Amino acid sequence: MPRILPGETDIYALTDARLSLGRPVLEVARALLDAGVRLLQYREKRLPAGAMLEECRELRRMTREAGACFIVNDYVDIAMLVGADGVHVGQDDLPVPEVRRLVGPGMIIGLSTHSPEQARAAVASGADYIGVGPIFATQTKEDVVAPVGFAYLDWVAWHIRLPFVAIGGIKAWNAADVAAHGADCCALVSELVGAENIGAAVDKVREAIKAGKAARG
Ligand code: TZP
Ligand code: MG
Repeated sequence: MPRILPGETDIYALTDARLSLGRPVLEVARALLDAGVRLLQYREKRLPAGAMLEECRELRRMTREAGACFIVNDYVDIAMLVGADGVHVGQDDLPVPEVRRLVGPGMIIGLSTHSPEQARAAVASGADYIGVGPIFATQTKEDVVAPVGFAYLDWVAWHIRLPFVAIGGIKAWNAADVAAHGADCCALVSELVGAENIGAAVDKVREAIKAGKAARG
């Protein structure tokens, strides 16, 4: 199964049915995969567990066929049941070492972080990659912490050797700046799942990241 970490690919796409213009999550995922996205996270906050399980089973089939890495947000049990490549947790979820005890050594564990202290703790905890953000203000996440801006991203790029992904308010128009600040991979929700033309949105973000990387000193 494809184990693709942030940095090995430039775009990390997250689902959100509420922002998908009425389209089912599987249709949105199809468009993302067809556009070449190779790192996909299922992030749905308000569905019955059985419905999430069924969607994740199908997403596992689709991502495997596409050679894409499949990560489940929050639900370690669903990730294990469908044979996902990984699980992503936040600071208020189960601690990484306990998640590791459940999922074993092979599964990817991602952890959201918002400060240098959390990044250092994430490294010590055995996380495989960290989320860095929110870089900008975002409406997508409820209970979101204040934007960390580029200061924390710069710090991570300099001090942390773990793969990392920038997240929060990233759009085609600002992704080049994010990449110029050291992010090899950007995570996006609304900019991709909320686009009329998902393929075109992926292409624009990809171009921006490429330009930002090229502009690094
Ligand atoms: N974690 C930090 S910000 C965020 C998550 C899941 C939401 C990002 O969504 P968007 O629409 O790309 O701003
Ligand atoms: Mg969570």
